[in-house]
Amino acid sequence: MGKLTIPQEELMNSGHIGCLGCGGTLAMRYLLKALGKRTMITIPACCIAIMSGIYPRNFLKVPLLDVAFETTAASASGIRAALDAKGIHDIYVVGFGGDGGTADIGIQALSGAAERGDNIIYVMYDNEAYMNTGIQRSGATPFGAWTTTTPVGTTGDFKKRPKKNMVEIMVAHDIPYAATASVAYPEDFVRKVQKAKDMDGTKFFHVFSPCPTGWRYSPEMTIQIGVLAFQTTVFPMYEVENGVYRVTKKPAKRKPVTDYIKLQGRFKHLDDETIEVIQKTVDRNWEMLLAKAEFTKKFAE
Ligand SMILES: Cc1ncc(C[n+]2csc(CCOP(=O)(O)OP(=O)(O)O)c2C)c(N)n1
Ligand code: SF4
Repeated sequence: MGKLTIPQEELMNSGHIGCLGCGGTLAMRYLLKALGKRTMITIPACCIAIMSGIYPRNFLKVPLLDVAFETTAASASGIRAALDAKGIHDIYVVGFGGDGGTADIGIQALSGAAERGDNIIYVMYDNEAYMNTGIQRSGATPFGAWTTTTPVGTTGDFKKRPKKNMVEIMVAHDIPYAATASVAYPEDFVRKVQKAKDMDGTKFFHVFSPCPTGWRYSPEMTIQIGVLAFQTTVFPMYEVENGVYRVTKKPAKRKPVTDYIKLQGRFKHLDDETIEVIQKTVDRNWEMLLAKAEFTKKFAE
């Protein structure tokens, strides 16, 4: 029998009320497997926040604090400070927010925590829009996507700005560890969390979390969509440890972005010319990432 590389213990109860095929729920499940039960989580308004359903139901086996949209990182900092004041240092404190709550609305609290070097783990599960309130555009929505606030219609009004690069923003805070991960590659995600969890300071994870409801694909395709995001390098897998970039997983052969795009209704309006623009951007970003990894490797300690 093969060796199990992911801890078996489940810290997420069955029966949550998320959509079928929700990538965000997998992000939570694997994160908790990597951290274990000495963990406390703070969650802002988002899809995950409502997944328990009505009290006394509970979808997690660890303490969970529901907080206001913009306060995820600040509340994590507060919990950490309270635990430290009580002399409790063996509990992981996690802020777990969506892309809207992280890249847009909670960014100043996260920036403050990172600048202070607060000893917390922050996970942005990225479904690339404000899903819980009906698929509105966020700073992490990719160029070209349909959302209800970039409705396309007859005017071609899809999202015209690129996705905000949260890993780069966090790296600029000089934190010890920032990484991308994907729910399609749980071993890689768990390994990164286990590597970084005991580092002192703010640790940041950007987790690719496909959303069948908002991206307009059939729920059973979530992992396939995640695999294609990796194989096309639309969403590359890398980590940045003390400023040193490392690509943690490289596709054997890069696939064209159309392979990823064509499966999702949110991109169905795109013409060949616009897809070519996306391809060029993805190529450029991939080359830049490889160059950063090459350039920074000499600074590894
Ligand atoms: C200050 C504030 N503004 C707006 C809302 C309404 N609201 C609740 S959840 C949500 C969307 C959250 O989007 P995101 O953080 O991307 O997480 P997702 O729902 O996609 O999981 C919004 C806008 C709120 N609760 N508080
Ligand atoms: S809307 Fe998307 S992110 Fe929200 S629960 Fe459904 S699948 Fe998950």
